[in-house]
Amino acid sequence: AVIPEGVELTDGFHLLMESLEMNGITNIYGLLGIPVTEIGRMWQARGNKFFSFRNEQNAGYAASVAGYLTKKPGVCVTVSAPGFLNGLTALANATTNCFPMILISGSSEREIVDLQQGDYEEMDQLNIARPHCKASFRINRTEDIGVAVVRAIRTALSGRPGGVYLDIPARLFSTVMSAEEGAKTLFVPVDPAPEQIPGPSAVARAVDLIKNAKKPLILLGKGAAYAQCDADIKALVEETGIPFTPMSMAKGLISDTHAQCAAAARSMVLQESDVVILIGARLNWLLAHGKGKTWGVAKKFVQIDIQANEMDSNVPIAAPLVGDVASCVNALRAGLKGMTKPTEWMGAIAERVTTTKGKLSSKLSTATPVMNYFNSLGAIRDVLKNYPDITLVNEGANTLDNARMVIDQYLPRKRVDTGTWGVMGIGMGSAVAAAVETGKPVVAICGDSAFGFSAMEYETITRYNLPVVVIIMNNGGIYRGDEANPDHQFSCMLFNPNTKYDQFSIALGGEGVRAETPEQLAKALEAGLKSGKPTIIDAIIDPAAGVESGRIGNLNIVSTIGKK
Ligand code: OXT
Ligand code: ADP
Ligand code: MG
Repeated sequence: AVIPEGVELTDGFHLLMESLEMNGITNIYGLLGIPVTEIGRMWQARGNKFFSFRNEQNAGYAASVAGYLTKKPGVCVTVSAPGFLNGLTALANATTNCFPMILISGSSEREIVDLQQGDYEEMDQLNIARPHCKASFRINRTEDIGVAVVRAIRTALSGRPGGVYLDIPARLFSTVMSAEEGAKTLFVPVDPAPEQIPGPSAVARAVDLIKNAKKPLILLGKGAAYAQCDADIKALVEETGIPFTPMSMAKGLISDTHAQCAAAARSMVLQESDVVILIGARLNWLLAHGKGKTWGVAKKFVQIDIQANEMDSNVPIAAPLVGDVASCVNALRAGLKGMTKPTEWMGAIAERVTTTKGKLSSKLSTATPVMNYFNSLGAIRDVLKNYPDITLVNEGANTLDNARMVIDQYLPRKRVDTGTWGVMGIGMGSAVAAAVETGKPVVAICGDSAFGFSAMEYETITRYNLPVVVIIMNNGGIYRGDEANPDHQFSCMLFNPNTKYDQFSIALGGEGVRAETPEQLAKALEAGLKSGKPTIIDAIIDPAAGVESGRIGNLNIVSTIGKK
């Protein structure tokens, strides 16, 4: 339609920004260029924050972690084709992890893309994104921007949270319409993540099973942490006296030091329990699919999940509780009031926990000429005890598995790691998001391989002067650093042994410290946290200290006939 002269105009850029602002989005993570550059400039000029990354994948990881931490979709903005594809990895990872995120990419002109006439950064982004997220939407008209943003938000947040792709053809950004008419198209969704109350008969079935259990166990997953009903979950645990064990990102949802925490008796409780109550945790590979020797004696599962078809995904679920965690947990609490606590079972677990912790603590204090994973992580743990509200970001193989075991978490949602995919590269993006969204310091403990995937984002950290201490567990390679080099070649598992990550930090405007002993490591960490300045600690780890694939060596495939 022709707009009469003199009418005040708006355009796609402004409608998009106003719609995001109206919906409470203040931070955008992204990387700019044609055709989205103006979004960044104008977003900042309007008093919002734009966190500008060096690679879209890391911006995407940041957005997804912002989504996980805040229960609002994290927003990532990228350019077309290659920028979009870089961001897509993070969108797929967000969807896999059930984190709400919206990836907004500019795209090239439809008529040229669809006829494959070779446009600038030509790609059918809408369809490429579709299988990797919950929904893939394109906005074709300025008057649809408001409804599209709301649809993206509702899709990302409702039911099982996840990623949404929003495709915006370049031309739409500058397409104009009447400002008055445009304003009328924007709105905020009512109740975008509605409660989902479990049915009374489903609750009764679960209550019955739990009351009759001899050795019940509560297993907390990152869906429980995401749900932000920490006090309800703690009350369920304490009122029933049932031991609990957290999946990695649920560590701290109830403190690892709580008397009912069975993490240090993990294999025992998985094997010996008779009724397992899964709260926001899937029976996927991380839980050996609910079967096999990990799970020992026959058992029955109660499963709390918002996604109905998660039930029976791997093994039969005796008591499915489909609903949101808060509603299900509170329904269980009501039904289980006055239940007899499994004191004897809890006592046996507590005994095992004490023994295991004792064994571990002697390993943590060993003095060796070079640091290994235990004495180094032991030193880190002792410092972090005094900083319960830092967010711990953790990636690597040995670095990941050992840090998860050694470092206690005290508060909910204070641990971000490689998640469901076990993906390397979440480090620096997650650190940025955690620092930005919580306003508190972050400690990232990364394997030297893992760090490399997002290393350049350390410049993003120094640029925004974020209080992030990165500890690089430098063993010189993937898993180990002592592999022999084959003839005429550098081993495919090793890195340059002269790499000095502390110097890398200094070069990018941060503080850098080399630590060769646990004492030096502890001192540097303490100083980094006190100063609040971006810091890299190059922690020199015995190249022979790690094991292949960390604690998941059982998943590693080796040749059955050996070298030929
Ligand atoms: O009960 P038992 O006896 O079993 O003991 C358990 C607990 O009871 C006990 N525990 C405790 N003891 C004492 N005190 C306390 N407080 C305590 N708490 C617990 O500890 C043990 C272990 O407990 P845990 O961990 O809970 O139990 P378990 O049985 O291990 O749990 C099973 C799992 C599966 C849940 C758990 O292991 C888990 O969460 N694992 C996640 C593993 C994972 O995701 N790994 C990452 C992927 S590995 C590989 O793929 C890598 N790549 C390839 C690659 C990837 N990933 N991504 C991309 C984009 N490209 C390539 C690469 C390149 S890793 C990697 C780099 C590696 O090199 P780095 O240099 O980065 O790192 P380094 O290895 O350090 O060199
Ligand atoms: P972990 O890796 O920690 O075991 P998973 O990512 O496998 O956790 O599982 C998280 C589960 O939590 C998913 O199945 C997801 O559907 C579920 N979930 C996420 N948010 C909620 C919620 N608010 N209420 C109920 N279930 C939820
Ligand atoms: Mg390494």
